[in-house]
Formats: sequence, C-alpha cells, structure tokens
Amino acid sequence: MSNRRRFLQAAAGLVGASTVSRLGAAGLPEAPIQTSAATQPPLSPRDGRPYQPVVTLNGWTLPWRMKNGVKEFHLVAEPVVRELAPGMKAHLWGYNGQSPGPTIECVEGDRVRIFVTNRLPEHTTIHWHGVLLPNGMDGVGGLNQPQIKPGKTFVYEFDMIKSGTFMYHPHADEMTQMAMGMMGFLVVHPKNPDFMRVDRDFVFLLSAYDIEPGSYTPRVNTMLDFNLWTWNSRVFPGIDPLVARTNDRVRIRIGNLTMTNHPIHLHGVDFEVTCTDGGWVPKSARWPEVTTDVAVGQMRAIEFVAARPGDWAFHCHKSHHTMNAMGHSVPTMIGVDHRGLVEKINKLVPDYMVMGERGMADMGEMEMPLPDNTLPMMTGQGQFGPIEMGGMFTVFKVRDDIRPGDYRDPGHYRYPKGSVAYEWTGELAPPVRAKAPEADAQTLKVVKPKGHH
Ligand SMILES: [Cu+2]
Repeated sequence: MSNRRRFLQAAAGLVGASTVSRLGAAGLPEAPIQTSAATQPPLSPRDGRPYQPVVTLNGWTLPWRMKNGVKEFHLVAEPVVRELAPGMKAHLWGYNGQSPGPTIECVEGDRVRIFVTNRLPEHTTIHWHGVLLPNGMDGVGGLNQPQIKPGKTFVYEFDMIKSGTFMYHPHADEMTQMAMGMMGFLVVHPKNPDFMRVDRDFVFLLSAYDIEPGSYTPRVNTMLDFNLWTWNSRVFPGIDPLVARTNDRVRIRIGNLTMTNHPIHLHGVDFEVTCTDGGWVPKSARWPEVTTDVAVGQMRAIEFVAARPGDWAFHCHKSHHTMNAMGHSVPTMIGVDHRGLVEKINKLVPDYMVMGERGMADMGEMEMPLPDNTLPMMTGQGQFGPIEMGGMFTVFKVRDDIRPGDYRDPGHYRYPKGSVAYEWTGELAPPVRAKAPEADAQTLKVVKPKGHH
C-alpha cells in the first residue's frame, strides 16, 4: 500500500471520528444517540409525506434523512445503561443509547433503507415483526441472512406497502438479546393523513427483566420469574403519565415482547381495539372493552375519546406486574400474630421488620433498608397518600386546559368540591346477617360414587 493511500485512510478515519454528520454525508446516515429516559416531544416530519407523529412513552423517534427518495435510518445495536426509575439503573442491550430502541416512523408507500451497525459483543440481526417485505429482508439469522458480526453494518431496504404498528427485534440469540432489552417500535402511518386520525397517539413496548436486588444486569435464562415488569424499560413511578385534553381522541399502541400475556386495563373510559400488528380492525369487528389482553408477540392499539377529566389509573391487571423487584418466597403472614416477636428478633437482627400480618399495604410507606440499585416493591405518592404500585402502572391525566401538542405532566388533578369519596362519620347500625334457609341445608348431601370408599 502506498504512503499516499495510507494517508488518505488515516484522514478519512479522523473525519469519521470527529464529525458524524460529515461522515453521514459521505455514505452512512448519522446514528443519533439518546440517553435521557424522559418522553421526547413528537418528531414532526421535515420532508417526505405528511403524517401525525406518535409519542413514545419515556422514549423518542429516530430521525432519518431523505436520500434520492429513500428514507434512510441508522440503528446501532449496543450495550446501554437504562434508568428503570429514579434510584435504579440497569445494564441492558439496546439501540442508539436506549432500551427499547428509538421508534421508527414512516409512511405507507415509503421506501426505507435501514443501516444496522452491531456494537454488541456477539452477532445479531433485526427482524421487522409484522411488516410485509421480501423474504431476504426478514432478518432471521441463518435462515434469511448471515448474522451481523460485531463491528459490521448491514443494510435492510424495502417498501412499506401497508400502514399499521409493527415491532423490531433481533432474530439471533433471541433469548439473550430480548431478555437484555433489544426491541423497538415501527409505526407506518397511513398515506391519507385523515385515515384513522387521532389527536394523541402514544406507543410503548412491554418488556420484563430479572435483576437480582443490588445488581445491574438481567439474568437472561429466566423463563417466568421476572421481577421487573416494564413499559419501555421503565417501572412506576418512573413511567411518565399519558396526558390528554378533555374530548381528545386518543390512541395507545401497546406491543408485548415479554414471556407472558398482559391484560392492560384503563380506568375512566371504554375503548375499542382498532389495530393489531396484522392491520386495522374494521369497525364492524370491534367491541367495547376496558381491559385488553396483549399476548406474547402481539400489538394492540386501543382508541377512545378522553371524555372525563381526572387522574385515571392505567396498568397491567396481573397484580404481581404492578410490583417492583420482590422475593417470591415471602410467606403470606395475614392473620399471624407477631406481637413480641419483633423485639426478640431485633436483638439478633437489628433491621428486622414484620411484613404483611394485616396485608401488604404497609409496604407502600415502609422505609426498609434496601440493597444499592434496588427499587422499593411498591411506591409512588398520590395527593391522598402512597399509591402502593410499581411495575406496569402509570396515570392517564385528562384536563380541560391542555394545549394541543403539550405532553407535560399537569400535576395532581384538582377535584371539584364534593366529588371525592369520603368517610362516613354518622351512626353505624349492627350488621344484619342472613340465615341459611333449612331447605338449602337438606340439599347439601354428599353422594359418594360407587366403588369409592
Ligand atoms: Cu402484566
């Protein structure tokens, strides 16, 4: 190799290291990195077809560049540090500085070119879940393409022939890479911006981690006993509220890439499922719900009019999924009388506390000594006291005075006078208990099947 060629290569290396955008202009689009876990404002399209952008809960949308009519994106698969909630960080794998990766948004009819650079210690690929595309772009390592080795960049290019909500995730060492947080949303907006138009459009992915209290890295071999149930790799109270103005039409798109189903429940409205990862649901095929089960590998978009102002709970209905890291082997102590026991044990173990002899609600206020980098099991403070929730829980906040495009937390709801449940302080009559009628007692006769003793 000549000295001149060596000099040119060194110069090119310098350019690449110092100015990302100049490198982009030379060939590869730049790969923006986002490390904040705050919900970023929607990214309105600068060029290309117009659309109404989505808001990624505690996340962001990946900027693109237009090159000769093709939308170019650059994803970088890499180790990331993600704050799950204030007080706990996790060492995960993700894309462009975060887990989940940035949301990719484009429009039906777009041709997209997605560069994928692998900065992980092992090979990877990306599968575009739900997208109708040529077989060689489907991203199943070994089946459709060679895996992307560490340090290498692959290019995926295809036409978005159908609008809807899709996901992306590796199809290489999936168990490890998805347990480490590698996933993202892919939203294809309809070519007609008035089709299925809403005022607010939120997206988030369900993921789950098994992180031993006091440690940082998920255990990747866990099958079911996960201890952190997350929305966009965040747990309550680290999940931002979803904010809407009274009478806004709202869509919430929820993708599930955990190992179990999640019945997602919203208070204060009835909604319809209007889209799955298979496409839009025709009006005639929808029915009203207040909970929709999102199975593994599914996306459900729910839609409704935010008719009632207030602070409405929004959560997974599996009660263990609204808890943060907990020991699964804690015995149930309801009804067990511990009087005198604590004092005795405290002589041996100074920090010992009795848990749950009247239920577990005290956990919401309990200031137990926790290992470093560990969240309380349930937490979050409301205007009336501890909310006693963790995990997959947040608040849907509807207010009359929210401006279009404003997603900031409006604070606690100010209840109109006399509209909150209150304590009864009058007389209490003794309870009248019903007696079992004689007739019922007679029919309660146990008949043993013949041949049994
Ligand atoms: Cu759940």
